[in-house]
Amino acid sequence: MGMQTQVAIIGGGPSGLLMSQILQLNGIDNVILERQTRDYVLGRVRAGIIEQGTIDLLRSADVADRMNRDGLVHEGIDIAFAGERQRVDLHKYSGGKTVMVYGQTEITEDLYEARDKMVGKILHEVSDVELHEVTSQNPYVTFKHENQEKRLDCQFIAGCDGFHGVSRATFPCSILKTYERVYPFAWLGLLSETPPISDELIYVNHKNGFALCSMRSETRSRYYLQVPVGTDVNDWPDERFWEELKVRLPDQTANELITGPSIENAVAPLRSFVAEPLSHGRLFLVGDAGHIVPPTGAKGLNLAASDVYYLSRALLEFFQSGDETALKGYSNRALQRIWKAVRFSWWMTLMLHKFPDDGEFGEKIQQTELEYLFSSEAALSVLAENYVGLPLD
Ligand code: FAS
Ligand code: PHB
Repeated sequence: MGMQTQVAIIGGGPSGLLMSQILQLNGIDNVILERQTRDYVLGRVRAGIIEQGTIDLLRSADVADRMNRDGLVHEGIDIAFAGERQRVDLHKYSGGKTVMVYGQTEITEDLYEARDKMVGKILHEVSDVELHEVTSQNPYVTFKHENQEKRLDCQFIAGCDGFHGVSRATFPCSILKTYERVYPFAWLGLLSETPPISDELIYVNHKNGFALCSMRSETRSRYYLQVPVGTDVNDWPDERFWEELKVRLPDQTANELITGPSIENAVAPLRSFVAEPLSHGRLFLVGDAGHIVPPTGAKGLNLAASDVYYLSRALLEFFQSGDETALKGYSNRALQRIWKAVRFSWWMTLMLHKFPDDGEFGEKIQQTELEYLFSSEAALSVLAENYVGLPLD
């Protein structure tokens, strides 16, 4: 059974949904093919911090009403180490910029609502997705849906299918180069309907390991602990999590922790990963399909958004004027910003986590890195301008 569209979008996570919304708003027909159910996609709890560039993109895509109402603008973050807690004034050291706390779960809900309003075409529970003729002018996708073999003819394919998707796997090994660093630890996350411990985020460097105190609203908190790779979330009942978090926090802060039952627990491995190039013929990689960062720098979702920004503008240019220049330049343009975010996320991860094999020299370097950071306005400016997000253009 043959279907036609201008842009086939593989994957209905934040990248795919936002791409679909922007294209349809600009009159470009598209279809999302998503492997999971809608509820499964909506059940994911992931990112929490969005940069101004992401905020602007969501506003331009007309999906920002709830974000404008509920999003929390943050002007700083705290870093705790050696029992002390110090604030990084992001607003001051980034030249007046801020970030917003607004969860990826909420963004995905807003995107689905907008897609429904525009009667966007999303096929859920598709399987056996295969991409064909991607270097021709007429690529197409085959897949199974509702027990039927289907075919979607298109002009372009946006591979928004995440790290384990089929899009990057379609690149011939002869042209694809990947860069990877797998970290020797993971993050154990906990979500609870409890008031956040502080009105801003607290990143913690402790001899037991990294911790992060974040939030989703004034009544919903998000916490993370560095744990060994392969940690079983069932080995961490709430009581154990709260106790270890208190150990890693400075005493005074630990006393302010309000605990409560967890409503979500998950262990996520940490890696840095970049695939080059991000395009092959008329197939383009977007978001986690092309790169992964450790969440320490709060860059994952924001990089997905900047990829969508670059590719959607390039597709608009092609469909409006036939000019393929921006499409041909997408990979290099996106990779310039991606690598800077990969560097920052790697640097924040090295500075804040316990690396068992780095020994005492490694510990001293980390301590010096943190002491230098708070002794130098230049160092604070470097952290701030990267944390709030480097310019898109
Ligand atoms: P996604 O992985 O979100 O979406 C890809 C979609 O494609 C999925 O819905 C998947 O079902 C679908 N798909 C996959 N293969 C397919 C196929 N063959 N056919 C059809 N569909 C297919 N970032 C942060 O900034 N902070 C965090 O705290 C944070 N925590 C994270 C925790 C975890 C466990 C993970 C995995 C990621 C986390 N991230 C975090 C990063 C995360 O937010 C991503 O950057 C973001 O989800 C990227 O969105 P997408 O590119 O849409 O990829
Ligand atoms: C989150 O709230 O999930 C969060 C915030 C900042 C990070 C990572 C995760 O760096």
